[in-house]
Amino acid sequence: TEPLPFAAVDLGASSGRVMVGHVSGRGAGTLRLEEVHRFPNRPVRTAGTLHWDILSLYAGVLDGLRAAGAAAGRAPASVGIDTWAVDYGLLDATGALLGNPVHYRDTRTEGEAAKVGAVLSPSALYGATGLQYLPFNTLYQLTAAQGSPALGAARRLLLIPDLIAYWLTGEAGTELTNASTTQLIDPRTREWSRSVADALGIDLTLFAPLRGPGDPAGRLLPEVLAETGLTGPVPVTAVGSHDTASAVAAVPASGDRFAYVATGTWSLAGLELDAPVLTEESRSANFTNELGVDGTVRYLRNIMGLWLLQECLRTWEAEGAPQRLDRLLREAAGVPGLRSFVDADDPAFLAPGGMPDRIREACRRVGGPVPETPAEITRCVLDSLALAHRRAIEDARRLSGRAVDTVHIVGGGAHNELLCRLTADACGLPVVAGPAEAAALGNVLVQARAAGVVRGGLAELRALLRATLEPRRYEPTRDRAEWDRAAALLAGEGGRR
Ligand code: LFR
Repeated sequence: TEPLPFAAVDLGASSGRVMVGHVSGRGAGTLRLEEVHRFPNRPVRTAGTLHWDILSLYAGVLDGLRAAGAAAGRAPASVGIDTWAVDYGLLDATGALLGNPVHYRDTRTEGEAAKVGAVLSPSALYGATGLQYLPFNTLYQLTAAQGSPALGAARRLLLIPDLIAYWLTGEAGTELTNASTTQLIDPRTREWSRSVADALGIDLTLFAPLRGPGDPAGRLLPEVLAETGLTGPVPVTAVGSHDTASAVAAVPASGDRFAYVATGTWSLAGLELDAPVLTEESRSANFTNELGVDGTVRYLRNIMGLWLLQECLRTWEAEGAPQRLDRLLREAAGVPGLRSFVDADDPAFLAPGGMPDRIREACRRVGGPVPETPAEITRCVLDSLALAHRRAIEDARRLSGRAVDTVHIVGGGAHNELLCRLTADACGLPVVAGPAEAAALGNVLVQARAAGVVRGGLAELRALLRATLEPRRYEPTRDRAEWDRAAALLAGEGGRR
């Protein structure tokens, strides 16, 4: 049997890409991933609101599908879409988009938690949805939008991957893993939480019917086939449409004693569980229970991630002192470690702009030397991320009772050797790094399974990944006492957790 090509559309906060995964079920199976198109994702601020440039992203998707057909020499056997979570587009009664989707880093949700808290206590909300507090959860975006003309005119709300799928196929659905980030899903029943929606006056009929990873999601419309030069029929398959759900599905772990850090703009650090943890302790540790592929729960915490560094690079460039990332990382490896560090979970880092100064300011609050040069700031960011990874993994194992003997780093940060090594040292556990394109691989594997090309559960899909990839292993080497001291210092500072 010849390998079949599956197209994965994977949109991240700073770039989008279309990849083709060539999969065959022969023997133990084969898997080869090829990037066919990459395009920038540039948020745009107009009239004080930060938006996603959704039509430009959609144009990138069409270009990518055209490139996928050209690369494979035939139309893909199916298409799957994953993107970041929580954000959405509103459609009117004719199906037209009501304005550009608002970016989750926009400030419109400031103060919403207090308003929501007056109606539903944080404990009741956590008990019903299991979601960590993040100011941009869809729930807060919707309460902030209440009374707006756009929401008034809306007849449909589509999360970003579902919106792209709708334009490609004409069919509307709500994919479950991403729906679980709205804070309107009950992680036990995996259905909408009517009680939460009713209490807050959120109209659940705006959402299209739920569908899960592996479910059919329509076929490319004739106009899309014409535009991309593909010959139909080309089915679209629902995947873990939340990028983090697809990335976790592609963690090449064996057994269940592993933690993961899905890195990119964010670091999502935690465990894969069979059931949600909804305790009060879990809530105060700000752990989330997002839904994963195959009935799993992604028990994790959002950490600011490489956003801290990306924003520094953007600032240095704007100031006329652009830095090359590879050089910066080499220099940072030579800067003495754990001199200055910050709390990388701090929501103060959420908004864009002026990041080097915000990091220096945070260092002053912790005490200790203030990093000056770009290399020193970079080292500070990476030490801080390693500390945050360690804290999240320790908390997750304590709160869930799950043992952990390995940490998997997947996503873009898997290429960052210093980050991987520091995470191994901070955690005192071996780190297995890769694949960097985990989200696209998880996307492809779920499609290939739905098409009957490969079989089995997550364990079998992961075995196929292990057989075809060469992840890199980092053993913890450094004396952990220094990390213990730094962790204790951070826990004392702020004392938020
Ligand atoms: C990562 C991610 C995170 C989510 C954040 C915002 O790309 O999807 O999981 O919390 O973006 O949507």
